[in-house]
Amino acid sequence: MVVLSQPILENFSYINTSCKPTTTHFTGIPVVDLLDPEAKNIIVKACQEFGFFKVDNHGVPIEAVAKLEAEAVRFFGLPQHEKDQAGPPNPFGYGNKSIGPNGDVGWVEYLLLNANPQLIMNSSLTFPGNSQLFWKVVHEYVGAVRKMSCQVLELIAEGLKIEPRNVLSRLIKDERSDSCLRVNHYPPCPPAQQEEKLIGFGEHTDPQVISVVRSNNSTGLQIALRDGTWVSVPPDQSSFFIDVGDSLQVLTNGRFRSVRHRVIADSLKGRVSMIYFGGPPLSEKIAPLPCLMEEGEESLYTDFTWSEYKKSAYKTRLGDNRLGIFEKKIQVPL
Ligand code: GA4
Repeated sequence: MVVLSQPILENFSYINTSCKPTTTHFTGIPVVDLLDPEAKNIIVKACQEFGFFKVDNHGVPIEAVAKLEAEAVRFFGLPQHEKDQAGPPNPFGYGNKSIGPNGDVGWVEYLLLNANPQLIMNSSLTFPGNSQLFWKVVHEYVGAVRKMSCQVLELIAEGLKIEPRNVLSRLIKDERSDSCLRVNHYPPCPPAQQEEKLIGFGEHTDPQVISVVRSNNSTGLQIALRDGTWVSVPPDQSSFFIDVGDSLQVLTNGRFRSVRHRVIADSLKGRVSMIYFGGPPLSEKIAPLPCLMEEGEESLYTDFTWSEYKKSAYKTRLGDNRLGIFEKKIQVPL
């Protein structure tokens, strides 16, 4: 058994248990069957109300998921010194406990990988063991998940009645798309910390357009509802969960809201999750889609490119509101 010394554990954060109960599973998460003719409307409503939903009949081959999970389990099971050879995540590679460049920590180790279709196969990162097999598996997984993400973004365009149908999906289909894949391993929570709700990954919103989460059958993921209540997402290893990112919030001029989420390291067996973050090309202007704007409607945000947003995001702490500095201050007439 691993016994952690108190000074090590003091570096981690715990959930304030005075906030609403976090252990009961929330049953109100919208579920979308991608084959349902009503899918587009259910997705739009889910993006407006929660910024979050679950997807079934997603078309991602179960083998592609199983192979990447197996590679992740193999990698995270290696001795620490071997995993460290693939780090630090600068910007891509292996990271352990430290998240991002500004002092955030979590009970997590991870691989952060570039998910741009052109770059995956010729990545310069080498992994212990069969590196070629690893990249092949990543390539297959990302290809299938990107395809599903494009389908979801096209359903959103249809549901919002905007044209062309690929007005959103083109952002992540573009060969210069700045997308990434994060594979997280939350080691089992030390028994003494189980009651205290050790934080695996602190609360935050994702900067990109859309994030697609798949995890093994383990608990831990929580989302904040619009009123700020935190609720636990019931695990489902055969489905995917979709988060609206900050960029999609801006592209829809606030009609959709990016969802705050976090992971509590409460799993006894350990949690493995893989998240595809669909991001636009660096030079892309992130602004409300003109085809969506009503007559006289003004943008809630100042103009910026994805590259400018990303640059400022990397100066923030995980829990910060990264869109704040781009929000236009509304003049209230006296
Ligand atoms: C949150 C979403 C993704 O995991 C991520 C994270 C990134 C990182 O781990 O390097 C960031 C975080 C995320 C936003 C603010 C900055 C950058 C850590 C951090 C403190 C890969 C991403 O794109 O943004």
